[in-house]
Amino acid sequence: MGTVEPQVATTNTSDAQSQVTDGFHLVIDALRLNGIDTIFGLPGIPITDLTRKAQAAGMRVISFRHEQNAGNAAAIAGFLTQKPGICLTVSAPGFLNGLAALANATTNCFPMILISGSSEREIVDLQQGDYEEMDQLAIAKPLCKAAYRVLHAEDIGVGMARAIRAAVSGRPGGVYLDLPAKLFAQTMDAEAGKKSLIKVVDPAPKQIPAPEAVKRAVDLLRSSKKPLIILGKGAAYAQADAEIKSLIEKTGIPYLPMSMAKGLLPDTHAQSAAAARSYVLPEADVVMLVGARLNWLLSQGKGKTWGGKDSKAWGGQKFIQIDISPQEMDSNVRIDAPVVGDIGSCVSAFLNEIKSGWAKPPSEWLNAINERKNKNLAKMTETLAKNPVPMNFHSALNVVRDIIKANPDAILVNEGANALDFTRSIVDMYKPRKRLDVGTWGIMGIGMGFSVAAAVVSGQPVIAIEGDSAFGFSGMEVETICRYNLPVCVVVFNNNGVYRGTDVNPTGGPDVAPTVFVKGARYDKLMEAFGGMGVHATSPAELRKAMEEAIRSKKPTLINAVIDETAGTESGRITSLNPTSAKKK
Ligand code: ADP
Ligand code: TPW
Repeated sequence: MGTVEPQVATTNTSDAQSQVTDGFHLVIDALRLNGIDTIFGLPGIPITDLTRKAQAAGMRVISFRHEQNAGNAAAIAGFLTQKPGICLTVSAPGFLNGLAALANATTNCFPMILISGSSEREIVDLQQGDYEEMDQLAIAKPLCKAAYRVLHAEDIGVGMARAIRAAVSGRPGGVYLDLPAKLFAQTMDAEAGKKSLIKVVDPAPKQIPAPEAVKRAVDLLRSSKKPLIILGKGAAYAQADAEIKSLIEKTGIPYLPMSMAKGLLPDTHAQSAAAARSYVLPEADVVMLVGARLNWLLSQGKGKTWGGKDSKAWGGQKFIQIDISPQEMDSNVRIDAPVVGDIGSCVSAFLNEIKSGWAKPPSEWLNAINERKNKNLAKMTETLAKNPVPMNFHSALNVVRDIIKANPDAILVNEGANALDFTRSIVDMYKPRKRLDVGTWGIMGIGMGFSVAAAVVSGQPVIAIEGDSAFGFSGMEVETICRYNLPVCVVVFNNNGVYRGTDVNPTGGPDVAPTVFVKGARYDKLMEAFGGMGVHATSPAELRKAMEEAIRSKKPTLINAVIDETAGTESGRITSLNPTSAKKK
């Protein structure tokens, strides 16, 4: 960042000597002063001029077609950069559209700030029916980490500083910043305005773990005969890549990456136990979680997945947990060795502690894992070599797997049910923070927002692997992708519906089943409508050719990849969470 010149508003005041600034300019200056150079948003009253002035001041302003997608873009920009992503919306309806993304960001520990314009406080508070009236601050509060409102221009600096700190310090999350319409036009002396701004010093301070906590954890790890490390997206966020790699390799402990931690070490790493997941979880005796919560994605740390006798029973493992949030400990099962701190500091402290000597895990444990792993990988290779007609998830993903291998810097965005689960297990990632997906909620709709932001903040090619249902949630943003000419290749795995396209209406009536879409839809035409490249692919060879061309040309591309509509399962890998009626008819 170069130095930031404050934006001085021109005014009609009779006193030509006094230079004034206003709310619009102070908001922009406060962002730029803190190194924030991009806004994802959607203009309208009262923030239209803010978008214009931000662009005029040299910020990148990426306009979306729906605020939820702008919000998702801001969230993932935050995850990728450790700076809060900014989403800017209009009042009530725009705010609510952005709020889903703010809540999702908070749930996933992504730092973002939703800045929404709001209507006149006096009218809103008396509920007198203002244009887009809503008490936005009150509504946002329970859905984010912190929420603030700024009423006076001279408080913009403090408001922004508080929002930035709340978003990135400790456990990162979403912050709401309410800016009433009246604030933007408020004027104040330019020099005083400049002085009122705060450049946040050390916004995400390191949190050094207590030495005794580290020692307790390392001692427990040392005592283990069957240790396992689980890396979560907190580990990916922390950007402590070298330390994490060093810890894994120096200890020789097998590890499992959670979905968005794939690639922290290459998925082809000899110590990855991903292909033996169902063996290592119940068998391990000490499990160390690094930036991963024991939530539903890890079966709450108990039950059959962990070798427990029934769905609630503890499997008997001991747990070490590295996390920045002290309240995370014991959330589901006992944490025997909690280590509270930032992952970079914690892992460095571990490395320091094991310097004095470390014995690799017993070879029986490693051999047993390798045996399962090799068997499963051989089975996978066999499945991937098949070339059924029509194409199925495996034969299509075999192509994606090759493309990512050849382009390890490309960012993979992924959503859907089967399209998500199969991609996660089939497509190896080679570098950190290259896999972005539905996260903690398993939310549909992140696809195009994540893709736009990933391309904008990284400049790398983006490949979005989308179920046809998943794509529909944000599909209109292909116009945004074309408008900014982003190197995004969207692949829609088109199997004619939610999960599959085979359901029928049991009444025989004219409506199709609730999970079924228009058969044979041509999503590729949507991209062509805005000047991008549309391709209809019905075989792995056609898919490969189109993906290679998209990567080579860097042109916005949408490949309608036709998948067997009978392939896959209802809800993908999490069918067991789906209640179905036992009552027949
Ligand atoms: P996953 O879904 O990959 O299992 P989660 O989102 O459940 O991951 O967990 C991420 C965890 O990482 C959260 O508990 C969060 O508090 C923690 N975290 C995020 N950033 C850091 C950091 N810099 N240092 C330590 N812990 C972090
Ligand atoms: C915001 C529920 C989970 S997965 C999915 C839905 C609607 C779509 C699955 O079909 P798709 O994938 O994308 O075609 P595939 O490969 O199985 O054919 N609304 C939100 N989030 C979620 N998770 C849902 C609904 C859901």
